[in-house]
Order: sequence, then C-alpha cells, then structure tokens
Amino acid sequence: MNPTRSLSMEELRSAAVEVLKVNDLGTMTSAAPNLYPHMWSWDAAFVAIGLARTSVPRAVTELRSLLKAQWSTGMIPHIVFSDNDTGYFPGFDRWGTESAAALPEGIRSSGICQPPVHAIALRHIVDRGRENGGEDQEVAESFLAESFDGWLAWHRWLAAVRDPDSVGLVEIHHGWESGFDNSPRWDGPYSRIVPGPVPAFTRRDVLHVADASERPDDDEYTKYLWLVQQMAEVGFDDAAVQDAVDFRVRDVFFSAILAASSDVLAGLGDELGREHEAGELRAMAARFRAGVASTVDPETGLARDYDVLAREWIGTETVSGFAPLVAGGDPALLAAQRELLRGPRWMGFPGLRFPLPPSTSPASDAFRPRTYWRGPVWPFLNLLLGWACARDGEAALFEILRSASLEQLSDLQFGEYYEPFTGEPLGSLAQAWTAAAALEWVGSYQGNNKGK
Ligand code: 2M8
Repeated sequence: MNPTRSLSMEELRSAAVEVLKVNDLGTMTSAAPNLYPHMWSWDAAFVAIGLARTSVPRAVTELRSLLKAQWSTGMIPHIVFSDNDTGYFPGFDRWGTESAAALPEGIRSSGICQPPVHAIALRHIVDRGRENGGEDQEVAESFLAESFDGWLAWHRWLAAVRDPDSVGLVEIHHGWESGFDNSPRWDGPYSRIVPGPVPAFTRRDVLHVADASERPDDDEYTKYLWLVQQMAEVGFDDAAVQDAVDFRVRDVFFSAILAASSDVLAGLGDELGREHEAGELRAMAARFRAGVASTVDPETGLARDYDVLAREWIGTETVSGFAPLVAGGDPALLAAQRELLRGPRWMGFPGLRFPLPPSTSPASDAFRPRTYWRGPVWPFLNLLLGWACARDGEAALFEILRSASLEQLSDLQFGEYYEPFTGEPLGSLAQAWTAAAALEWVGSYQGNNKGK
C-alpha cells in the first residue's frame, strides 16, 4: 500500500487493533464476534502473531490459553469453547468430548485438530519480545521455556499418531481438521460418505452471514456431524477413530505446515539448549517436507492430497497445491511453484481485484467466487505465504503479497474471505485472524522502513 494514499498505515493498524479488542474474551480471542464466538486453534496462532505487534504479554496469554486445552495425548483441539453456549453450532454439548479420556479436567473442547502453525507464532512472539526488550523479552522468553515441551508433544503426537507409517503426510479425519472445510479438495471423499442417522440440528452460522450460499449447505453439514458422531462413539480414542471414521485423507497443506513449524520449533529448541529435541524436530521437518514434495503432480506442478480409503490422489486446483512453498525445500521445485503462483491460473488470472491467490483457481471448474473455501481469497493464508517467502529470501514475491494485502485490507472490514474479482468482503466481518494479518503486514512494513 502506498502510505501517502487516503488511508494511512496508522489508520489500518488502529482499526485492526480495534477488531482484536472486540474479539477479546479476556484470556482468549474469538475467531469472529458472532459467527465464531470461541477460540480456534490455528486462528489463535495467527491472532498471537498480530497481538505480538501490540502487546507481547497478551499474545503469550493467547497461546497459553490454547495450550491449557491440550489433550493428554498431545493433541491440541481445534476449538476451545468459551462460555457462549448459544452462538455457535456444533457447540460443546454436541461434540460428545466430555467422556473422552484424554480431555483435560475443566476444559471444554472439540475432539479434532487443525494445522500446527503455533511454533511459527511462538517465534514471532519471541522476536517481538526481544525487539522490545525489558519485560516483553522476559515474558516471551519465559513462555518459550515454559511451553516448549507442550508444543513438542503436539508435534510428536501428529507425527506418531497421524503418520504411523512415516510417509511424511498427516492423515486427517474431518474436513474441519484441514481448516479448508468445504474446499473442492474434499468433494471426492465427502461424496463417498453415506451418513447414518444424525439427530436433528439447527445451524447458527447461516444467521451470521449476509447470504447463506457463502457457507456450506445442509447436506454438507449432515456429513460433518456424522463424522463427529463416529468419533464420539469411540470416545475420540486415536486408534479407534482411524478404524471408525469414513473420512481418511492425507492432507498435504497440513503436512507442509508441520514441516515448516517443526523447523521453527527446532530453532527455538536450540536456544533453550535442547539439542536432542531440536535434532528430532529437524528430522520430523525433513520427513514431512519430503512427504509434501512426493505428492507434486508432474503435469500440473501442484501438490496433492491422498484419499486413503479410495486409494487415490486428489488433484483439484486449490491453493493447497502450493504446500511446497510453505514446507520449503528443493530450490528448483520452489522456483517452479513460485512461477506457477504468479502465473495466469493464479495471481495473474485476468481481472482479479488484487494479485492474491484465490482459494481455488478461477481457471478450475470447481471455482465459486463467493463460496467460502471454494474460491474466495483468504487474507491469513497470504500472510503465511508471505512468511514463507521471507524465510526463503524471496523478497519480490513477499513484496507483492504484502502490498496487495495492505490494499485489500484497507477496506477496514477485515472480512473472513474476499470475492477475488470485486474485492468484496464476505463471510464474517471483523474476523480476528484477518485483523491480525493486517497488523503483521503493517508491522513488517514499518519495521523495514524505520528512519526512512
Ligand atoms: C471455519 O471452520 C469452522 C469449523 O471449524 C466453521 O465453519 O464453523 C474455517 O474457515 C476454519 O479454517 C477456521 O479456523 C474457523 C474459524 O475461523 O472457521
């Protein structure tokens, strides 16, 4: 964004701060004020990245609250429920996790997980703490020491339980675990699910969006609930779930995040003098990076998911195909992926409002410009891609992503997702991780331009 234009960086920053305040529930941040009145796992990580730009102690509190909900197995649940029992469906009572042996005492959570972005957030917190010095540094560093074993247990659980055969890909048991809920990636696996009887339900999500067609439909929800029911019936026991559930997919984007995060956690481990664990985490990163690279379709250049039950690759043209860019690794593969990303099927697709990747390529038959994970642009994902570019020294692509994101977010609506051609914000407004992404982009811009 050109800061001399009508909206200044400072205005964007303070509007984003306001959104995080609106969502602040004290020790956790709701993902959005109405649509999502609880804490979501990967949202919390992005929120912590944004909060670290405004208050390091508050960012620490966010991750600490999430970690408190960690199951005794090591799993970090995808939702930690607040006391708002009526705002969201399915709420805690519908999850059936109460009887799960691994649920910690006094915690109300779901029984599935989401991508492990947390170590990346922790790295941001430590970096901001050190930049600020004094108490911020102390708080950040002592949280690193206090929480390292928790994050390590989380990564170990993913590697052992969700990749028991060491193929370097994480198996998920629900589209919600990917975070890309109704992406065309999951159309094949969901099409084969024939749900058994599911108790009647009343959805709340459709009450909080302007147009219900921006959300998944009722048939999709029935399948979502069926899977939850299958897991609840076996008490969310890891081994039993794998046998019981009708959705088993190796998720390439989740795996890429695990690879990237494991490297980051290894670096943090080194700082704590935990060389042994750092070595283990680096090996984990290498295993998942190789797993991600092994999925790339030589014809399209995109990484693919794998449907375990149907024994087939999933070759839809979605942004998750750029998983290698997140995982890092082979320079030739990454260079080819960057070219593809900037090319005419993605950021260079004619007529896009901003050069930012839609969640599904507009060149694909599956593309729906207004429907949730089927086409709209998701700002937090662009921040993740930007982070990976910065890690890999890819200044040119980083700069395009940053300036386009700053332009996009200068509407001050902080949409959950955006229509790629009009730039219209869709889904929820005042979405927490969108505001956090804005804060991080502004902070990185100001950080680089200090004294200019
Ligand atoms: C969306 O998912 C939830 C279920 O987990 C929902 O639709 O109710 C997804 O976009 C997910 O990635 C995100 O973490 C969550 C909260 O923002 O909303």
